[in-house]
Amino acid sequence: MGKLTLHQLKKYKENGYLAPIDALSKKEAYDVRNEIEKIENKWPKQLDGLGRNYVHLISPVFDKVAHNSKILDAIESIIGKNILICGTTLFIKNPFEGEFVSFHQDATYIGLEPYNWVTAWIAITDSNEESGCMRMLPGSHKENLRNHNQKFDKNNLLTRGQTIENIEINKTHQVELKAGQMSLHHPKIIHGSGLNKSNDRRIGFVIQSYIGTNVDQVLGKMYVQLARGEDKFKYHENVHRVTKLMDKKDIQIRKKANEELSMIFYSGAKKIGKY
Ligand SMILES: O=C(O)CCC(=O)C(=O)O
Repeated sequence: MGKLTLHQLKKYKENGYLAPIDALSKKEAYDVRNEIEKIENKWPKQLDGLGRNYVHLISPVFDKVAHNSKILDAIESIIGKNILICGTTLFIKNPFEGEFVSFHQDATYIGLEPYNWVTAWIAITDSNEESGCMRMLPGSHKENLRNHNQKFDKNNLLTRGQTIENIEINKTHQVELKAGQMSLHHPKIIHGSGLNKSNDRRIGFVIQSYIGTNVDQVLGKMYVQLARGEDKFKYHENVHRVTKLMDKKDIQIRKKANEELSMIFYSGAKKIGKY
């Protein structure tokens, strides 16, 4: 993979997203799935709700993906050589459980400014029309942020069920990925995803997001790791890389990081959702 080509970069700038990009081998993708299912079996509550976030702070397998140099080469092409990892999230849809993601723009409630950041969505299982892959509204990142209704729907995987209404599906692009491939998307692109009607889980391991070191968090505190280059700005809390699965001290740090994250996500909200 390496750095993005000029053609890929042009497509990213025009559309606000880029896919598919080969990121992990099938085996590496399988290792991530295995790690998720191991944690779910041994520590049943740890990936639930808010626990789906900052997962690279409790497992070396997730850490390795977030710091993967092939992925970072692509990220560097977009945001420059000084890169921080400011979060990871698991977006999991189990078969026929009715989960979905309403159309939204990430930049709305996330507090990261300026928008020198990019989200890497890595498919751990195949993500396609049947399993409820993401859909992007191409070019929408060039417009202003739109109004989002806060619906708090039970099956919406977004914190507040934030929804941009009346998006015409036939104007959106479907982002189909095989396990191990990734898409990259811009903070302002309008995107969402439908139901998982397949017989398997649809799992996205999402680095949300890679940010330039010049990006501040204007709503609260984030726990970051330097992925590449140098951080002259030092806006955020720094956290060490993990070497053991579910170390007690790491669990405590992640708990704190997630509490702070929740305050960011729900800043100004009338109620708190499931995530
Ligand atoms: O996993 C999905 O379907 C949506 C994820 C998403 O909204 C994001 O990564 O920004």
